[in-house]
Amino acid sequence: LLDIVWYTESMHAGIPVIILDRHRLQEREKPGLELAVVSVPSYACQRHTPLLHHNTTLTDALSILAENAELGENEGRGVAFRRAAALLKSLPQEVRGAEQLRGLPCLGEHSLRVIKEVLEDGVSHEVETTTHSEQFKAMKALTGIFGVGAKTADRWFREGIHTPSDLQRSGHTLNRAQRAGLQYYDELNLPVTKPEAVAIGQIVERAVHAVLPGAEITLIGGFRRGKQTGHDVDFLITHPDEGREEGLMRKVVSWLEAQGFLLYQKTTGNSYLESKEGPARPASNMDRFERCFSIFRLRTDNEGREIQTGTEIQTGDGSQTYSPTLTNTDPHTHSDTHPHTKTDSHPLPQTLVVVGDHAQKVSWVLGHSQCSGPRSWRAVRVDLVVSPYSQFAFALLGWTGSKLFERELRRWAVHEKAMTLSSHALYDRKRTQYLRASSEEEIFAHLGLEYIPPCDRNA
Ligand code: DCT
Ligand code: MG
Repeated sequence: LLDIVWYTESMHAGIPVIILDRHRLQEREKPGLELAVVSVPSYACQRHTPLLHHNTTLTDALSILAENAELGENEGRGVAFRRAAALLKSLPQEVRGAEQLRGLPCLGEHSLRVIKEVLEDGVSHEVETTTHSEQFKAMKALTGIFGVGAKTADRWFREGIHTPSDLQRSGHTLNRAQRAGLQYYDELNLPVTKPEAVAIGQIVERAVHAVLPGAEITLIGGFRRGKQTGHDVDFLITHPDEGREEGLMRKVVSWLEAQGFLLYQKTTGNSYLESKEGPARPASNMDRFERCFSIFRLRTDNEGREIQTGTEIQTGDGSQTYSPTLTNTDPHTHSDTHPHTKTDSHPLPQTLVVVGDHAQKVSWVLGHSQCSGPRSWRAVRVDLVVSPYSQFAFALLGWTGSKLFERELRRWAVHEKAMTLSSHALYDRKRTQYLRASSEEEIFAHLGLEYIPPCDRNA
């Protein structure tokens, strides 16, 4: 037992995963001992990956290199770093020496080099160079603008635009999303908290039930995996009577707009049709549901009342205390008066506010002028997705994430099961038929995978 390096409670095909260190066993020359080395499974969707894990120093380093690769549109390299980080997140203990990694999957040469450097020197030279690079900093700042992708950011960077302020000064013509992204830049880059997500959920529920009673609303994305903050809030909406959900998004959006809850929205219709789609085009189905990318105007609470320090909010997982004070005691409340950043004919007052703890962190790089007035709302990115009831389990699984977990599920389906999985359906290519499911558990079963609960999908 002394030679067991890792023991994990997680099961792989019904067998507890035990990793033995071959090298140490050989050193001690144990004749007659059969080596039953069971490796950690190589697909992230076969492993339990909790939110809190033991190797954050290493995974932070690898995540920076992954992000840099993604910003440079080197997807393959980005995925390799993400897979290595995900493997480390699933280990049951802190890695203290590179020898503990022997025999583990997903660790490419480059990732291993970085891990060894961090283990030995505390930092990786490559990670340090990346974080200090002007290009990385500029690409992060520019892609941090809602509506700006890596291609556009790279073009601007080459023109000498490094910050949102540079962009604003440049006089570039921006599309509607980018104008809103620039206008609410600071706030949209502040993490959305769980209480804020819950408050948005209450508004969405009111909107949906006002136009379609009986519809069901589920919080998806990172918050469903147990995260306490996110870059946005994601919701999946469906109705048990299939067909009733058709045209729902338009009505929900109209209701929200009439109530003054939306600062920006772009809705796309449902373009998924099983018969036309065919099973051969699986992976890029993220956007085929009726979907709304929006920026919410989150009032201090969903009734417009001020939430004082200590106000209790039910979050579904027990009651939580909402601590930010939303009364404006800060004389530096700002209003956005910049001509480039007005949203299209929006009826709301152009006062930008920041709530509670966020206030100190906001830099207002865009140079908003100051004004006085009550601090009563903030901007929050919200994604709404509508799914037909028969596709709900697939949509739920596909939109819970993490992104890498989803990618790994699809890779597992194709390479190990000859199936194609999307957020709409699962198709068995050998039996040439769609496999129906009304729960996530059934989909894992179809895929021959142990069920992994949302809180363990943080790959
Ligand atoms: N998703 C995916 N592939 C993508 C984008 C999204 O599989 N290319 C899925 C997984 C997560 C879900 O959609 C919601 O996406 P995000 O909001 O971007 O991710 P998140 O995990 O909710 O992250 P955050 O907490 O920062 O919002
Ligand atoms: Mg999200």
